Amino acid sequence: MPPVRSSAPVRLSGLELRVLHLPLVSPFTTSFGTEDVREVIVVRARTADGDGWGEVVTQHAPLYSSEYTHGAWDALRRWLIPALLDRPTIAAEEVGGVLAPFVGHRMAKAGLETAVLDAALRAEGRSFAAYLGAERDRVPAGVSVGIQRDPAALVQAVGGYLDEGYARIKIKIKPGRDLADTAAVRDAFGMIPLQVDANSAYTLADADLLAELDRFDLLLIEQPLQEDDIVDHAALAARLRTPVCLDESIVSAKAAADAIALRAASVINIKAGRVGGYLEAVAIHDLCRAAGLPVWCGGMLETGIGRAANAALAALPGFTLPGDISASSRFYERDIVTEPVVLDDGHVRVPTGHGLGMEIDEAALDAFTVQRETIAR
Ligand code: NPG
Repeated sequence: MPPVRSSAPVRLSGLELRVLHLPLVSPFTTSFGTEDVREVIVVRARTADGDGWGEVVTQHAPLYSSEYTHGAWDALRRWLIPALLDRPTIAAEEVGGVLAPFVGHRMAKAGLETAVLDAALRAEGRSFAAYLGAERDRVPAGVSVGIQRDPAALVQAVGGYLDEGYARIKIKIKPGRDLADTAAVRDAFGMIPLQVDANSAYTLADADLLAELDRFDLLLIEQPLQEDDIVDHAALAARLRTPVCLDESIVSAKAAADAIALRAASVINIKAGRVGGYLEAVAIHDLCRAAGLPVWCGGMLETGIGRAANAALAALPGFTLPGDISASSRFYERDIVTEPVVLDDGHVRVPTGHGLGMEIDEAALDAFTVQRETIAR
């Protein structure tokens, strides 16, 4: 039976926002910079029937997209949260519509929608996985490996993750750190499931170079060009044998439909934060499935909140490629949930508890909080 994706309205008494600083176990380097602390906003939706949790996956600086922590914080407290509190009650499925007049700020909106959804499902005693229509009780775990000091260090890092059992490796690339890095991983480990992520670091003028990646039989190349380079991505895709996957460009179901129509992508990375929430993420899943495009669940270095939600999303039937769904220990020594996500035989478990299926470790949450504000009715 198809899932009924509808939940009971909740009466919000207020929303608590916190900025957390979570130390990473090792620095994470992409084409746009290096992070050694994850800055993230955690949202607590307070209702008479209990709390719900969400996470705003912005970073400290607007380098991946235009959103960043303190921009999101301002939009949340000034515009988005007052709009939700203006309603006597609200259902999670109404959050997107209520916030739609405010342009952009999708990661902030996603954090709010998730917190309302978690509160509603906990009150109803339903799991997020059941609500979404998840069809698996565990999902294969891929890992994203940042740019290392040199190809030898990359081989060492990848070897460690393969030993842990990860089912697929993604390496970050950028100009000057592409062919040799990819060759080193292929030479060391043979035909492991391998893909590369450029985070928009190239232009169409690099097409000849990117075509040289074809010889590595990669699962895909992710977001080689800029966010708004849809037509250029289509031109590039026509030149490559490696499937082109879009991440940053796909900010909505409409953007996904356009990219598919223009043949700019043959695979899509779905991140709830990037598209404004899990409901929009499911809409993208549904349309890609109808169009025959494989999708996979991206990651934004989530805490245990987003990690639990992502595992449920990735259990939908169209997620046919392993996602960036790693164990919490890939990034964090200490998470903010009582049972952090673990790797088991290359998979992570889809939570079955009420709501998102995780419990907050309040002591850890407090320990990592650097800023806090409650906006009440
Ligand atoms: O497993 O959570 C994870 C990280 C996956 O590489 C990853 N995320 O471009 O997809 C990305 C990248 C990212 C992380 C982008 C943080 C922006 C912020």
